[in-house]
Amino acid sequence: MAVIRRRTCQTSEVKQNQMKTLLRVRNCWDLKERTRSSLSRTQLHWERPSKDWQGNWAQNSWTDVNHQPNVLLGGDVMFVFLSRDREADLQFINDYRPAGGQRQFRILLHGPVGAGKSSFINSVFSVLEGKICHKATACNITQTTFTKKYITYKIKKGDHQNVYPFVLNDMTGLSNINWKHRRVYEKDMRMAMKGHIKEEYKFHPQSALSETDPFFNRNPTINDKAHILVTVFDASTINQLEETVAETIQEIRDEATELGIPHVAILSKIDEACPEIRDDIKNVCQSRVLQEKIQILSKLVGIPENCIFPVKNYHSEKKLNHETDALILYTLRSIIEIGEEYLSS
Ligand SMILES: Nc1nc2c(ncn2[C@@H]2O[C@H](COP(=O)(O)OP(=O)(O)O)[C@@H](O)[C@H]2O)c(=O)[nH]1
Ligand SMILES: [Mg+2]
Repeated sequence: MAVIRRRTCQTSEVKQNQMKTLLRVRNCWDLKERTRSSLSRTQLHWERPSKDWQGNWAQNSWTDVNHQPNVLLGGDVMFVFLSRDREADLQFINDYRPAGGQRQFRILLHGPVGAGKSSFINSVFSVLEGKICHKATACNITQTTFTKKYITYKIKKGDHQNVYPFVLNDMTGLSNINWKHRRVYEKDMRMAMKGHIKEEYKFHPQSALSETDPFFNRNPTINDKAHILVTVFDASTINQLEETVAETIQEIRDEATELGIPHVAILSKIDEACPEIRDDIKNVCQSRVLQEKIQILSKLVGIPENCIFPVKNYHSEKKLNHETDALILYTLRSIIEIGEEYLSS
């Protein structure tokens, strides 16, 4: 009797989980549908695909949670769509023109030291230039964080005549050294969001950019201001994110909201954090561990789960691959679309 009751209980729990997962997957998908419909794109809709992105019949499309405890129902279906969208995402990015006649759409990246900011910039360069690039210096030695300069990364288009109309800025890394450092960081972030920091400004750990500094841009134009704030987090250490660092990120998020700048997050190093993703990046949409990390991050800093983008950067590879490209392009496109939505409202 006891055995039967336990089994019934387990079954209903599994069913509940399946429903929750389905809803979550559908919610993600609905969001994607909405974003796309605003661009009058109707080719994508929720369906049960019979073939994968390579044209092979998809096997095990609806994952049975009883048999694969680490993966979520329907996640592989999501990845099929994500991969299939790779070309469409690339086309969107190639055709993209910022609204309102602006010349530049500025993406401001910040986050803890070593989270993968520079690596994400390199990944974007790599995907768009079609080869592994090392434009931003990625480094795992934390001491170098304060020797950083404020640099605007521009990416050349295929014809080498034009550049993409979006640029990326990589801030100095946030660390939990002391209260003063965090206040300095917050002030510098405010300056960057408002467009007051001139190119090549060297960050100082003890003092923020002052209005008397020659690198202070007194009259920032719309091109100098940040149009979206992106915080990069390391998925493998998100559970140990220090409270004070999370608070600082929340402060900056509040400031961005006041300035009308949307805020999203990138969760990098998902390969390090989730063994099933290290084995096969296609598991990104169905990894339970990753879902939990996204939920933790959302609760820690208040960013909605559908504004957190998991990414595996090109950090050690010598060649590009389809799956990594697909995630990076999807993330970049989403960043642009979310930023544009705010700009146009
Ligand atoms: N495994 C893995 N390592 C990464 C990833 N992204 C970055 N890294 C590594 O993490 C370290 C710090 O990255 P970096 O981009 O310099 O971080 P930043 O301080 O935020 O700019 C480097 O050694 C990178 O090679 C990723 O997606 N996966
Ligand atoms: Mg860096």
